[in-house]
Amino acid sequence: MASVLERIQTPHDFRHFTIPQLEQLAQELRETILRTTARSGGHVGASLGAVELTLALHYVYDTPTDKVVFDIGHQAYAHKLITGRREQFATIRQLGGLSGFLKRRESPFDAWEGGHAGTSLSGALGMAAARDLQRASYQVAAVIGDGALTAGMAWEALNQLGHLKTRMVVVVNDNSMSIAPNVGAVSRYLTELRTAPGYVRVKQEVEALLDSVPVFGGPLKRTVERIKDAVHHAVIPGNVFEELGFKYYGPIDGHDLDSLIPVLRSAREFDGPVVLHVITQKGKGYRPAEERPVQFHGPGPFEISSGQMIKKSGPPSYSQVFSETLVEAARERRDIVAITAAMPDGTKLDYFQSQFPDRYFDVGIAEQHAATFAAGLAMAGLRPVFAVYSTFLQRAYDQVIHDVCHHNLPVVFAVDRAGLVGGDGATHQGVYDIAFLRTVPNMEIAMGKDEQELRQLIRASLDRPGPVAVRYPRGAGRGLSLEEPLPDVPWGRGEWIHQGRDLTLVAIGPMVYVAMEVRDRLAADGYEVGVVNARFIKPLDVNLLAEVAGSTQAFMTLEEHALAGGFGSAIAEWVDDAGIGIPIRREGLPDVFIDHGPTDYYLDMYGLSAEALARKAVSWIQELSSSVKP
Ligand SMILES: Cc1ncc(C[n+]2csc(CCOP(=O)(O)OP(=O)(O)O)c2C)c(N)n1
Repeated sequence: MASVLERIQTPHDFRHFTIPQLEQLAQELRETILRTTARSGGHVGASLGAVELTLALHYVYDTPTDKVVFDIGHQAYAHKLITGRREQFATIRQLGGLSGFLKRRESPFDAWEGGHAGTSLSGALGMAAARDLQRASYQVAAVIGDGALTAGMAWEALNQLGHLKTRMVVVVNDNSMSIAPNVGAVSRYLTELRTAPGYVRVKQEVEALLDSVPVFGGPLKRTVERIKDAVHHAVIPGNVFEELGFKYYGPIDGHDLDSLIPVLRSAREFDGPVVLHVITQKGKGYRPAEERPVQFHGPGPFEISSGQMIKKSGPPSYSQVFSETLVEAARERRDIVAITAAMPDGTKLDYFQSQFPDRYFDVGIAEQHAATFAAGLAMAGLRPVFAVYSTFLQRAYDQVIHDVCHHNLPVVFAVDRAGLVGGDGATHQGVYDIAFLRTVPNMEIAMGKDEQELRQLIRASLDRPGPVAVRYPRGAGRGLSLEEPLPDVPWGRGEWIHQGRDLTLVAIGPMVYVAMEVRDRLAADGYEVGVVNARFIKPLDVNLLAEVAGSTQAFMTLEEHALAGGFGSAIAEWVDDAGIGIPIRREGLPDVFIDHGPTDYYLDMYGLSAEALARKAVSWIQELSSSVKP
């Protein structure tokens, strides 16, 4: 059969299609998504699950004039393929290629862009409110997953939407999965709605019947209203969405275009806010993804025929080392509890869960709540460890300040994916946390140079009297033996690895190894370059730094973090405040959002590879010596 997809440049090209033609298009979209993600990885499950929903939305809505806002944007591969990006689709998540999320600069059909969960409703409501003020007439729909609907922000938007009562459709794409199975009362509630399919029909039938009863005002009218209300509550105890002021349609089979399209049409026409509850299956149409939705949420390359991951074997990841260390500690101490915000797999806390199910909490996509919940646990005498990606900790900033640090509570933030993250790109880079955490009183911040030091720092952080952030990068460690006993490193101490008269590289995290490589390169040319593994960003090991400053001409700081407010800034502030008077240069990431692509590529581009740093170090050493007066 001739390809339909190849003829689609924009949704305009299929708005006249019959349902069988749309079904063929859906099939081709699935095949294309699978072919591409099998080669380069990506968000397979969510995108396969949203194919029909995406087609129905573009079929019914006059995009891009109407605004369709996708939450996170990881489910929008079909959307990309039917909005002019089919030919570039094979480049998704790769350097210079399409983003794995939505990007306004890629297409006018990308009404919104993000990467963090729960922002779609607020963004869409902003557009709807602007439309009303500007007396425009476009329609707005937002697509939010049941996982993202556990985010507090989503409910803040529903609160306002139910109040403003403007025209907007909230499509709840319910596949009962976050990355892991969705948890919590909201998820349970959606399941209740989902498993009461008679609800809508029965309710509508009874209401229609009562509406047909002639009512002669006053008391009889009130009685009829009361009966309606009773029917409503008898079939299912209340519908939260209706009680918040929405018209609720659902549950609808999100893979059945025959039902989706007419319901979407009437939702679009409704003069007020609508919640359209759509049931989909994550990974739909590809058996391995349907059966293993967690693994197929965001896999690397895989073999299509077997569904096997094509994994390069390598040393354990930092996340794994963190989790194993925490489990070891938790066997010795009953006060340790672990928290994740919907990332049991990514943070590897699933291992902790298997060992201590009662001491493990998945709070949903609710980082703000997680931080304050941790504060409560700590206030009541426990030792909470909140494992969270650096990028998602951004959302809990006020809670970190106001609820944890202000009370000086012993909460450990295990800050995963600290540094560049690769394929997820700009919205997910973990390069701001040093800057936003180090300004907060009582907070201590540490980062080891490798997985051995991560183990040591996690163990030590559990004995601190106040809040601690222990950072570690994405990906595999260096493959050091984890059987060896941990070195006893006093808290707050850096490590002076090499002395060097000409220049000393003061580095944090795995950049220490880059510093050592730079030193070796320059040693071959006769330069004496020192290396310090700072380990602590706050408080800085100022005694060590003062000693090092006495033995070297200058400091060069190295970090895989934004230069603005980062580790180097902390050292420069100290150099200035303490009147040390040593020249200092800071190497790190510039003040721009860094797109998706290999970490090594960006490190090189921003002059943080060993080669680039060696060049800069030599030219600076030469500058310093030429400015020395004879
Ligand atoms: C604030 C925030 N925390 C965590 C994540 C990581 N994350 C990406 S997708 C996802 C699950 C989303 O579930 P849902 O909204 O139901 O969409 P689905 O993938 O099931 O289609 C999570 C937790 C995120 N993107 N943003």
